[in-house]
Amino acid sequence: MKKSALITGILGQDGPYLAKFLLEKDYKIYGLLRRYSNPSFVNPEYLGIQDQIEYVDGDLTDESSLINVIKSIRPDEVYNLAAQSFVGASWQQAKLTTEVNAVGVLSLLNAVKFFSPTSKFYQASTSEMFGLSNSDGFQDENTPFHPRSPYGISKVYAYWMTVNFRESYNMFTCNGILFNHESPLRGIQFVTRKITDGVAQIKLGLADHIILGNLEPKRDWGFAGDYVEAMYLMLQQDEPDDFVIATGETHSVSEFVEAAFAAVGISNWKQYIKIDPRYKRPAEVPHLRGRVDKARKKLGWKPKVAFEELVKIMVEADIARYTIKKSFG
Ligand code: NAP
Ligand code: G4F
Repeated sequence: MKKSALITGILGQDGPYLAKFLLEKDYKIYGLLRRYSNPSFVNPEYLGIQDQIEYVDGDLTDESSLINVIKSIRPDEVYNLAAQSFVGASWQQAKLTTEVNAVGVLSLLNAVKFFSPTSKFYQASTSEMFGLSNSDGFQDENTPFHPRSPYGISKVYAYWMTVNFRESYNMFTCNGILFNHESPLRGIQFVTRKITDGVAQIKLGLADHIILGNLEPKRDWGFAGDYVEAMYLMLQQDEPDDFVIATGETHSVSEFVEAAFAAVGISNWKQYIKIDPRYKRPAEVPHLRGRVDKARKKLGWKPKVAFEELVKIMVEADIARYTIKKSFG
């Protein structure tokens, strides 16, 4: 019998990478689809897996749709990747962010508990939960949470609800506390993709600057393709648990900009950058760097793609996109 997995957030960045990874392990993949009038399948198409996913209708804010989905497919594994995931928007849409990222997770956990209690459950938790907590320069599974945005706060609720279902109902529920991970499928609003898209345009003569909010924050950036393997590994353990997934390296936004320009042979990058306070956040997370010892030891996981390589992959993918666009007129 094939194993089956339900992936929420199937059209985002991580969903298609996870689906591809699981398809290679011969899983049957169900993807939760919430947009009907104009869904965008570009990400699964980019990875060449679009026709191998069975889409099922549902929205994290609509509990009955989640019940229907869980009841009808009873998947072996549920990967909850759906979220209002853009930190910057979470101040403007704090209630929506809470409804999707916090209450939505409770609804999904309840649907699993009542209609498929043996399904293993993965929750997409985040380093944003650590926020200001950074006592020795690293964050790990024992670091206290100090979220700095409505997004971070919503994810702390979902984290504890996932732990609580494990402790209260003996369910196999895990939190992956993932640090920033990027790829050519990253949404264009996120700083890495905004930079690589801008560098590609500048290189091709389509733009002459990139507008950013703040060059100082530091992030632990890895490759999404590596991180989805860790999600899978968490659900294959004998016991459910929570794991930090990161590279252990940190770089500032300006270092990312520098590396992206270097990838196209431009060294005088400062002349192409403008700063606009509109993109600055009311409360910033200044420094993220994960300590990934637990995942290395227990999951045997480690990142494969290094920082410079990741930046280069993203810049080259954006150049290729614009080159194809140009050649089709
Ligand atoms: P993403 O690209 O923003 O994808 C999120 C997906 O969630 C989108 O496909 C979106 O659907 C879907 N979604 C939003 N609201 C929904 C709702 N009400 N019901 C059902 N689906 C909904 O995010 P990602 O980068 O792949 O991240 C995946 C998960 O990991 C998220 O939960 C994120 O918060 C978390 N995370 C990400 C990172 C990172 O660095 N990428 C790090 C830590 C944790 P549409 O396509 O229809 O808009
Ligand atoms: O790329 P970002 O928007 O990602 P952020 O806020 O770190 O969140 C991402 O990673 C989290 C994991 O830690 C996920 F949970 C979350 O879902 C998401 O995937 O911003 C990165 C940094 C921030 O410090 C931001 O203030 O870049 C800074 N930044 C500076 N100028 C900018 C800009 N961010 C964006 N999006 N746009 C700017 O112009």
